[in-house]
Parts: sequence; structure tokens; C-alpha cells
Amino acid sequence: MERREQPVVPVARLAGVRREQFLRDIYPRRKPVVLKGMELGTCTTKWTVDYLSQAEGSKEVKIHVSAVPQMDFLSKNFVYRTLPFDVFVQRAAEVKHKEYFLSEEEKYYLRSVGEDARKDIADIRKQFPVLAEDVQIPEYFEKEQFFSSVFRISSAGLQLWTHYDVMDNFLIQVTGKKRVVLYSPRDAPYLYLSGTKSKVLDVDNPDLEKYPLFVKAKRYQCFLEAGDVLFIPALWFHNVISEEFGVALNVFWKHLPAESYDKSDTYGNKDPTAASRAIQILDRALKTLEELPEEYRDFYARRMVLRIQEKAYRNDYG
Ligand SMILES: O=C(O)CCC(=O)C(=O)O
Repeated sequence: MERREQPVVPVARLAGVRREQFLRDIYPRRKPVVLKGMELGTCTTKWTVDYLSQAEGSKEVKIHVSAVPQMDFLSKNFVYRTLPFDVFVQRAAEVKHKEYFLSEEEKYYLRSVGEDARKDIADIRKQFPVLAEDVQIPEYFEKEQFFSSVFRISSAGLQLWTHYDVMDNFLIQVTGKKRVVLYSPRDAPYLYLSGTKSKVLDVDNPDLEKYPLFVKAKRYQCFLEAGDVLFIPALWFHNVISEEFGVALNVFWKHLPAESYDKSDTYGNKDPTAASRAIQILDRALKTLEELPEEYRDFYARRMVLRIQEKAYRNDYG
């Protein structure tokens, strides 16, 4: 199939945005924005590889390791390994490794988790208290809305699978450069979803035989430099390439009332409970349609889609 480029929409970049302006003019639009010139504390100047290694020493971290730069959650082309934090940082910062798990040029990725990843939520103040002292998190939401603060440390060249999260978040790029490609929740029909992940990992060279509708998805894109903060509204898909070794801090907060979220969600990526229940009910409805012959099943399925469009779609989606 002939290759068609997706048009690229640059994500707005705004400098020196204060809390009031963010809440009044930016947040309600529910679109990604790069915030420049934010006050982030001493982390932006202090966090060299040596400083990071010394600050938190040899505490163990569980990391993703892959032989190829494109990490894919769906095909699980990576392995989980445990390393002392200082060794991990040194390895993630180098391109070729003397000691390795899979291959000399393997890539590393840390997505920090809570003490017990199944029960506890990542909070750098608890897991990385020394480094947490260096960061000033932009307080653009109420304290009670805070959900997690997650370290994301990656090797140069690493590409993270396309996915959405169910909470709003700031991606604070403390060191290193990154390219982020985003897609609106509205374009979900073109992204070939499997749960919260898209099957389209290679957003630059998508397999259009397999994913022909992908060309219809509108591509938003931005480049982050050290000190930039990207606001990623909940449900926006994102695919991230680290152009250099880099350290980011990802802060999630609750946009919906607290009780809307799944209590067992430690990552901020489980669908709100009402959405999960609605999907279960839909699956039951589809099972019920199987009682009909194909001609009728098709007809009533189309009527159901029309009903969903009429009753649940918004018509002001810009
Ligand atoms: O920067 C990264 O490594 C991933 C960021 C991400 O997935 C997020 O902001 O939710």
C-alpha cells in the first residue's frame, strides 16, 4: 500500500504560564500544551548521571530491558530485570554496555512504582526522597487531587508504546530531549486499540496493510527539552521517543471525583469504573445479539450504534 504522510499539528508552546492562567485558559480546553520556563527547582541543573547515582545509591529498581529501541507492551518484546539504581542510571546513559542482559546495545527504561507495585502508588517523595528534595512540582491542582509522581528514565533512542492514561498528567522533562506524538481521544477508532494501548507502535512507518485507518488519525507532535513540562490530558494517546538519555518526572492527578476511579489502579491507566461496567454490559448485549441470524444481528447492531452516537457522543468535539 502506498505510504501517506499524516499531517503534523504542532502542540502549542507557552512560556511562563501561571496557575490561574493555566486553570482559566488552558486546562478547560483539554488539549496538550508544552509549558516552558516553569519553576521546577534545582533538579534541572543538578541531575547529572553521577549526581543521580550518588543521591539514591544502590537501592533496587525494576526496569524494562529490550534488545530493540521500540518497546512494545502488547507483544512484550522486553524483559523485566532488577538493578541497583546507580548501576541502572549509568547503563541507561551509555550506548554500548560491557555488562548486559540481552545485547551490547540494549535499551533501558524505568517507570518507577510504589513499594509493592500491585498495591502501592509511585510517589518519588517516598521511593526517592533525596531526589524529591530537588524538585518543585507545579502546584496547578489541589493537593487532594494528587495521584502519583513517577520517574521515567530512558536510554537514548527508546520508543515507548502508544497508550492513554485515565488521569491528567504533567510530563516534566528534567534532563534530555524527547519527541512526543499525541492523538486525540476522538481518534480512538483509527488507533487499533487493545485495552489502553494502540497496536500501532511505529507511528512514523505504520503498517498500512494491517492498520489502514491509521492515516485518518490526526497527529499532534512536540519536542521536549530539559525544563519543559507537557500537559497530557486524560485519554490522549501518546507515543514517546527519547532522543537522548533523559530523566522525566510524570505527575498524575485526579480530574474526576475520586470515587470514579478504579481503587485497584496503581498506574493511573485503568478505565473509570463506570466505563468498565458499561463495556461489560455492551459485551453482554453483543452476546445477546448472537441469538439472531446474521441479517438481523447486523441490522440491530447498526441501530445500537446509532443510538450510542445519538445519546452518548458529544457534538462539540473540536
Ligand atoms: O516520557 C515517557 O517516558 C512516557 C510518558 C508517559 O507515558 C506519560 O506521560 O504518561
